[in-house]
Amino acid sequence: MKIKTIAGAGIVLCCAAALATPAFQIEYAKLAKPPKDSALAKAACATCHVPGKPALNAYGKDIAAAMKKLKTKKLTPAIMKALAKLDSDKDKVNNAAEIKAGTLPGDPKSKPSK
Ligand SMILES: [Ca+2]
Repeated sequence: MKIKTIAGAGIVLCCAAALATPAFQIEYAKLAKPPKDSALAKAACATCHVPGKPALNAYGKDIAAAMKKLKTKKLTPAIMKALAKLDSDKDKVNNAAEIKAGTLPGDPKSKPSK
């Protein structure tokens, strides 16, 4: 029983880690085009994941939901468009505005300064 649980957790970790491959991050950067040297450009895994963990943050969950809805395992312009008007982290700035400003759309503490 205990071994089964550990093995299950391992599979979950592997699947979560598999999404955040360098290829996925490169594709994200190509589509999002965050401002050079911005928090978003430097965030890498933390763009979509809880920092240091495989768990997805609110933005990562929205990306995963959009990929599932559009039946794709790749990041596409259609997914970015579907996410643009959402405010994943509920900081009152939509994802498109956060990306343009280079702030993190999955972290409510990171938002454009007024
Ligand atoms: Ca934010």
